[in-house]
Amino acid sequence: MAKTIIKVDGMSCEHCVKAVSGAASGVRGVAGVSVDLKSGDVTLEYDGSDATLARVKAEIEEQGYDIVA
Ligand SMILES: [Cu+2]
Repeated sequence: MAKTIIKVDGMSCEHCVKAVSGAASGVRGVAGVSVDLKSGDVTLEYDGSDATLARVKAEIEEQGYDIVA
């Protein structure tokens, strides 16, 4: 299992946290998501595949947030 932190811009409230964590955790291969609203850090535990990571980023962007890193 790989662990990485994605920086997400545009989250401002608990609703955003739910939207982002819901989008990320719905991707196959994702085992765990935790979102830090203040820092914008989304900590992701996943299967280690680049495709999974790319899918997660795409899903988060689809919710209207920007991936900073
Ligand atoms: Cu919000």
